[in-house]
Amino acid sequence: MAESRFIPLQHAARSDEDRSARARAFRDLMHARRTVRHFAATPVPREVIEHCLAAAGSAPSGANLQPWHFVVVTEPAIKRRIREAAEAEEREFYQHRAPQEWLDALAPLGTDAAKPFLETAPYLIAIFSQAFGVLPDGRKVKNYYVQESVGIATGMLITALHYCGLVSLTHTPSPMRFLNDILGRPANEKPFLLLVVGCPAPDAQVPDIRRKPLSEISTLR
Ligand code: IYR
Repeated sequence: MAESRFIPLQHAARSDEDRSARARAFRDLMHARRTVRHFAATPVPREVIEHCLAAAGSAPSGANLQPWHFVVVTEPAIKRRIREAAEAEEREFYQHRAPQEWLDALAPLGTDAAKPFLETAPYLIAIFSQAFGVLPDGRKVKNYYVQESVGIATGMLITALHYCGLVSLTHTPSPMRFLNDILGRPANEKPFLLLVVGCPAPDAQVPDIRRKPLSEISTLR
């Protein structure tokens, strides 16, 4: 059995004033985040994406097994294949699969089966979850709390990208297995989400929607 080994925690001590100021500033930063569907073709330095991915990779995970893999797509030919496959699924979704209740819930977002941003945006980040890992000798290692872990890492990625001044869209064409074929990912990996990343189009618009107030989303006893 692996032995545990401990090292001193590195932790920045802060005053309560400092904590409050930072909490307020961070709340304001996060409240300014919007999911964006209109992207500019403006290039974004690769380094920015790499640092954000490294931040996402610091997420907590079940037994620290880090059951995620991020594939960053920039090549136009691959983006085109992803767009074609995603739009085929979306057409099915909007025309046949989605029940009316779901379509009604989506109506305020103004979405449809056309996904031009999959080619316009400089980066598509396909996030895969790994139900199990594979050792070099082929043995399988079970992962734990995979959905939770990958969800947290994805949230941290979205946060990091927003902090850098980029915008993103959490896109989930369903089913998304085509991403394994196009991106050559192994069978133990399941597409979790396709994150579209870049700068907003100069005339980008977002739906006029509200966030629930703190009093509704939380209970402080
Ligand atoms: N995947 C479709 C539909 C869609 C579903 C939900 I839930 C959304 O919040 C947004 C869209 C699409 O991308 O259009």
